[in-house]
Amino acid sequence: MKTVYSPLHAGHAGQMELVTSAIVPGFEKPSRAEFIKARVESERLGPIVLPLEHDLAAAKRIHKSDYVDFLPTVWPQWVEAGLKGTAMPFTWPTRGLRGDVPPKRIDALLGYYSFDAGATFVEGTWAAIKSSYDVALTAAGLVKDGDASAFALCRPPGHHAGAGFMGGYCYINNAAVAAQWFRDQGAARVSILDVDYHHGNGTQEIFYDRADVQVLNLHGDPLVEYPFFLGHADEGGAGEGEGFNVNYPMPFGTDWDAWNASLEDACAKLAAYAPDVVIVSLGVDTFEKDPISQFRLKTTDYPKIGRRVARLGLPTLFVMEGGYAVEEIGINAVGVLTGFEDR
Ligand code: FKS
Ligand code: ZN
Repeated sequence: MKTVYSPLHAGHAGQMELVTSAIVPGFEKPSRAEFIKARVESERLGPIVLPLEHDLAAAKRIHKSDYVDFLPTVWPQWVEAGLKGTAMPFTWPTRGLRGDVPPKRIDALLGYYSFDAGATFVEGTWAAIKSSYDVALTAAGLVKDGDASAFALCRPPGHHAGAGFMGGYCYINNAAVAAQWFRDQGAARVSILDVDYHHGNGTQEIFYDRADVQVLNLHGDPLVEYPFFLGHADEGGAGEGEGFNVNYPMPFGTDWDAWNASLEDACAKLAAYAPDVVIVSLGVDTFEKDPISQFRLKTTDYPKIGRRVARLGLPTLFVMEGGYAVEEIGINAVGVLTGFEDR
């Protein structure tokens, strides 16, 4: 399969990240994408192609227009305000505060448009966000034009970004953009299978009341794992979307056997839905050695994921999400893809 990759991701670099008790260098760093690209090459997965440029219309089909328009202005506004370092929010409109009046200061606006401090900006961030979006749409185009599968090597990731907010390293929801784009190109139904360790709260929110995009999510139990405030088993969709959102929260320490039982159930529901195309939100932070996650998948498990998805027999777009054990991220992510190709 072809991989779509942009070197512009690399400008999103050097951010600082708040963790529970410290400020540390960001886990979501450029070497992640470089290790994956190197493994695509050494495994000869297929050609690596650059993305085509797209305007932001496809983003605005699922994101709020004012939110999309805000993103390119963040760094220029931060600099204009005389600020330096890493742009990040510190105040959020939670319960009891007004979430409907955008403030006029960039530090406050960042809080208005986010749910945590995890979506930070440096000078090259917008160009990276835009390139990641272009990567997803270009790879979607390959599948629409007849490729059996394609790999969107997106960075930054997307699945925590909702219609009007960023967070958790995510800005534009690449998988959700691709799903809507397939619908707009004539697909009747699209399934998103999110195998990242963290719940894809943004993807869930965007499609929660819709029957035309099925969302299946395997992840750490939000009672004890980020993003904490969405991803429970009783979230099944609303209105017309009832039954088309399925969550599989799992405990710390989940290994392949237990994880695979969820995957099997998800694949059965996916097959019954009979979509025209499958989008896999591909995170490999389920890995036993991942520094911020608590599942126990092994390197040998990742090809099995790909094989199972291939058995669905459907056009498949893989969209890169998380994974922070950088030394092994390429082996594990590309393992899914070579497994899909059954080699
Ligand atoms: C670490 C606290 C958790 C945020 C984790 C974000 C995970 C992002 C991701 C994505 F796919 F979006 F990249 N901090 N001590 O892996 O879900
Ligand atoms: Zn994750």
